[in-house]
Order: sequence, then C-alpha cells, then structure tokens
Amino acid sequence: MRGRTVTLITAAAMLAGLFAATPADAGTPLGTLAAQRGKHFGAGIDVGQLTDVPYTTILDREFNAVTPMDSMKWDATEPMRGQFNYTRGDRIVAYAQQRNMIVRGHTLVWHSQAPAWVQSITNPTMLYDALVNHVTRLTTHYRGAVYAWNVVNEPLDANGAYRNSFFYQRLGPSYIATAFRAARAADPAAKLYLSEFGAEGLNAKSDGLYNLARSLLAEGVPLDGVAFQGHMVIGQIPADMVQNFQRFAALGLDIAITELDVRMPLPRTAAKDNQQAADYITMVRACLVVPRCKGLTLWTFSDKYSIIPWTFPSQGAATPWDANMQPKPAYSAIYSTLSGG
Ligand code: 9MR
Repeated sequence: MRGRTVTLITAAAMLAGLFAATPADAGTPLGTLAAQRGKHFGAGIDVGQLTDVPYTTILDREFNAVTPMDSMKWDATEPMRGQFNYTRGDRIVAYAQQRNMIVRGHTLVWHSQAPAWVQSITNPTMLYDALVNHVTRLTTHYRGAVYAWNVVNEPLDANGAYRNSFFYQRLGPSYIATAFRAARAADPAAKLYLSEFGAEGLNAKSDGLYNLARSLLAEGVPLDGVAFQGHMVIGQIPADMVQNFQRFAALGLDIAITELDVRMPLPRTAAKDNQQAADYITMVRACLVVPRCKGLTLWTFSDKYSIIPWTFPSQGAATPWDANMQPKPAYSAIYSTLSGG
C-alpha cells in the first residue's frame, strides 16, 4: 500500500514536472543540458529583438546557438548587385560571440527573399556568376564566425522533384552543387547544409531529398549535413521521423533541426498545450537518439516573434514561451527531455 502511494505520487510529480509550466528561471539552462548531451540548442533571432530585455534575458540564459531569421538572406546582404551589407548579420555574430553562442548561417541560395535584380537575370552565365559571387562573398566575410551554413534552402517541391525556381529554370539542378563548391572554397571549415521543410518524416519529399543528398555526395560535392526545418503541427509528428533521420545519417551526413515550432489552431487551451509539450518531447528526443543530430533551433522561442500567426492564419502559440515570456508546458517538456527524462 505504502509502495503504491509512493509510486502514484512519483508518477504525479513526474507528470507535473513534465506538463506544468515551471518558472523559467527554475533550472539549468536548456543550452547547458543540450551541451551535456553533445547538442546545441538554438534560437532563430533577429536584430530588432535584441533590445527587448525580457526576450534577451531568456535568450541569453537558455540558448547556446543562434540563427539570424532574415539578416543573412540575399535581400538583406546584397540588395543591389555587388553592394554588400553585413551590418545586421555582423550584429548577430557579435551578440553571439559575446555570449559564446555558435551561429548557424541562413541562408545563401533561396528562391525567396532574393532581390529583384537576381531574379531578373535571365542569362544563365550571368546568374551563375552572381550566385558564385554571392556565396563566395558571404562565406568569406563570415569565415570563422559561422559554424554551419544552410547553403541551399528549399530546393524541392512537395513531390520531391526539383522546385521550379528561377535558379532551376536558368541553371538546372547544377546550381546546388555550384553553391556548395563555392562555399567550401571560401570557408573550408564551415559545415555546409542542405535545408528543407516538410521532409521530417518518410514521404515523397524526403525521398527526393535523400536522393539529392546521395547524388551530391556521389559527385563529390562538399555536403556535410541536412537541415530539417521542423515546422510542425500539434498531434502530427510523423511516427517515422527517427527512421528518416537515420537514413540521412547513414549516408555519413550530420543532421539538425533548424526551425522548430509546433503550431496549433487558436485559441490555446490546456489540452493543446499538453499535446504540444508531448510533440516537443518527440522532436527533442529524435535529435537525442540520432548521434549525427548536432542540435535543434527554435523558430523562435516566444510567441511574441513567432511567424506562425501571419504565415498560417488562425494558427499560432507555436513556441515554448508565450508572448509575455511566460514558459508553457512545452518548456518543461523540453527541460525534462534534455535532462534525460
Ligand atoms: O522567419 C522568417 C521571417 O521573418 C520572414 O519574413 C520569412 C519570409 O519568407 O521567412 C521566415 O523564415 C523562413 C525561413 O527563412 C525558411 N523556412 C521557412 C521560414 C518561414 O517562412
């Protein structure tokens, strides 16, 4: 009887620890716990948020990695041909370096947030030159400061075929290899990643991504890793995600979860919060159980700056801290999982 009571209390305490919002300053920083497991724990951030003290208090305490959400994209860094602007990216790097955080660079070649002048280059040789120049200049400027680059972002369509982007239309699939080779030539030490969304589980898109990664490696292209963005929906984490991650790792590649959020249909309820907490556990655990998974990055960690409400109308509350920087059950869930629970 006594033993049974103890068991019940323990189970209740465990559940409370897992699903009740613990004060944000209660325990060991998540970044420290992740580092103890050999992983980084990162946040997507941008310069506009760095003066938000309640926000940066959590950032500084909990995270050991950052990704600029927009400041290193082509439209930010080379808005006019040959005119490079590193101001915002440099601020992120300086912020990170002062706090011993690593920086994941995002992103060198993407069909979106590419300035009009790039998109309007119809001559393949000129577009090739512009691409090589952009990649070379960025990776040279941030050599030694950026630990890993998402070199090419979202090159596939939902079926796993090449996305019919302006890069693909003018250069064919070789623009991908070209970008990786230029990045490696300029910064031999940075880890070079291929990034995609919707490829977390086994599906047509991840099959396409797997075949692309395998063929790049077969051609000797300097590909080091695959970035799974991890824009997830509550209750819909693919059951075969770890199996999928493992097949990429088996190619000899690193992997990372690079833009994690778990959105829900609004309004928030306790039941949805608990489902979301369970989903964050599944995501964190997937990285923990795959040795080649280098870490996770949240996009971002507070609902105040989450892109979900304006990307997916009537959805939101996708991050572990609410818009007032109060931790949700997802925070406690990540905490327990990284602690070994
Ligand atoms: O977080 C980014 C947001 O600030 C931008 O307005 C948006 C524009 O496309 O891009 C967001 O981040 C995207 C990321 O760079 C690539 N994967 C999808 C993300 C959400 O759109």
